[in-house]
Amino acid sequence: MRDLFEQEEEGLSIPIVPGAVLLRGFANDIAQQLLGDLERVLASSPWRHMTTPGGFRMSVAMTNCGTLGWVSDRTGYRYDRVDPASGEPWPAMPATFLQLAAQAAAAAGFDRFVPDACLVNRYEAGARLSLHQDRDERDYAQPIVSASLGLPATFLFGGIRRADKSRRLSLAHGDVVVWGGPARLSHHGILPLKEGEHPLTGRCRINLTFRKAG
Ligand code: MD3
Ligand code: FE
Repeated sequence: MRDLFEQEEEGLSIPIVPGAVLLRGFANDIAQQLLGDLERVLASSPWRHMTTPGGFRMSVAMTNCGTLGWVSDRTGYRYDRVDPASGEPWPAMPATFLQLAAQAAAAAGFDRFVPDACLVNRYEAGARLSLHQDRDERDYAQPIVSASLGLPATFLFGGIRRADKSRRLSLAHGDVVVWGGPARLSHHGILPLKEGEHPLTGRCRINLTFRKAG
């Protein structure tokens, strides 16, 4: 559930840091459609726990859609046209995904955002993403759009340097964040997910991250 303060922000654009805007509840009305489309993506490219280059199994389960998918294995991180689990191209990006990403980017001042990659992250209780930068994309002038669905999470974001002080932000179902400009290379992560149950996603949080990777 959204707390009282967050409820008052519903429908608002909240600046986080220069270049980053939180659109509270932006995806609320289409959440069910997004989750339905995601089921079709999962039929071809199911959830998997990737391995980091250091040999650790990621606690977050992932899949991708679009012409490029983010992949991690013992050899490193990369964007690949092919799902290594199937040997086939990733499923196409659903029209609802593309539309959400473009509309959110436009609301944050980024015109004509056409993502070619959607990384889908699934967090179950205890799953986390440690502080990192997104640096595997070709053009850092392109924003990143992220949509949160299901259980809430505490998002951690810092500065360009890993040691820079970090802030916390609670992200709830339907929240969309657009990261561009000077915020594009800031460090960020997700604290371990707390247990809970959401009517649309069950016991997990799902994050859609839209990028122009190639
Ligand atoms: C800030 N995912 O997949 S999305 C990731 O909730 C990732 O699953 C998180 O970080 C998640 O790489 C956070 C929000 C996000 C995405 C990209 C960013 C924040 C960002 C890039 C720069 C700065
Ligand atoms: Fe990231």
